[in-house]
Amino acid sequence: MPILVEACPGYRLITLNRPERLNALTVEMADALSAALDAAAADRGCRAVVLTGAGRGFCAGQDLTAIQGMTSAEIAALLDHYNPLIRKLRALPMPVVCAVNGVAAGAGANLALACDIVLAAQSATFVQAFARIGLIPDCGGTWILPRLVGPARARALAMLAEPVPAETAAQWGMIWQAVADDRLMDEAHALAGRLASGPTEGLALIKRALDAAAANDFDHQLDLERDLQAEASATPDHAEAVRAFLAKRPPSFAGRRS
Ligand code: LHQ
Repeated sequence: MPILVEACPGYRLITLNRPERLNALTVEMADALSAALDAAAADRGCRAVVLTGAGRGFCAGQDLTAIQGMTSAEIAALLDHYNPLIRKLRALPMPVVCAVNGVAAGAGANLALACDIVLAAQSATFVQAFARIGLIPDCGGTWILPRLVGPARARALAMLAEPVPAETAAQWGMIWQAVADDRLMDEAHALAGRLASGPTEGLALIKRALDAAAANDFDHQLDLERDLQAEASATPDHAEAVRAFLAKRPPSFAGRRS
């Protein structure tokens, strides 16, 4: 099984499961992960996802044994499996927490960075390993990395392929937080539990607004905020939160309607 899926209260834990290869990506793993995200989206009771890796690594990027001898067309065809996965993660109508338990290299680093909130174990590192083997950052890396860390750091990281320790990644704004190794999964579960009891449709609209902002000018983004705010304000969770505020009690969010 290239991935494992565990149902937790209100969310699912998805584990990349090829620990002997540091969870290096294969087409089978990418397709299984895509299917697991589809299944999470189809389950109304699922309101968040946690993604992590089995063993000592998070994901070492493309499995290099699998691509040896491939033509350039075959290599490009791999991305016809990986790109839909990255798009699916970004568009998933619920938060995705990534718990980076160890090294995240190449496509594995960019898979992590495509998630909504990234926690990393203090011993984890992020490596844009592509240049070491004459390739370019893929799985959205050339888009997301400069937006997270700025163009100067993105360029140097892409060209030098140096590992970035989790603490530095957090200081640079590449990830949300670095946490003690033995706290990583507890923190990830706590975060997912908190998100899973949140206003899920509103959180999904936040994802849409933030992603669209990267391509919009300010004027268009203001218009989009108005439109998405109209959608958010029509959710039962918004009405419940206002009622709860006025009644000075905590809100009870129902989450997803579909
Ligand atoms: C691996 C891998 C691996 C297979 C560790 N494959 N076995 C590209 C092409 C086409 C289309 C799609 O997208 C892409 C995007 C990409 O992702 S390109 C970048 C591919 N990834 C890399 O270049 C990283 C390669 N790995 C490494 O540099 C190191 O393994 C890192 C820095 C990740 C970890 O180093 P260590 O902690 O020293 O571990 P290790 O190197 O000893 O690895 C442990 C085992 O895992 C080892 O196998 P062995 O049988 O000797 O125990 C490695 O061969 C295997 N492994 N990465 N990507």
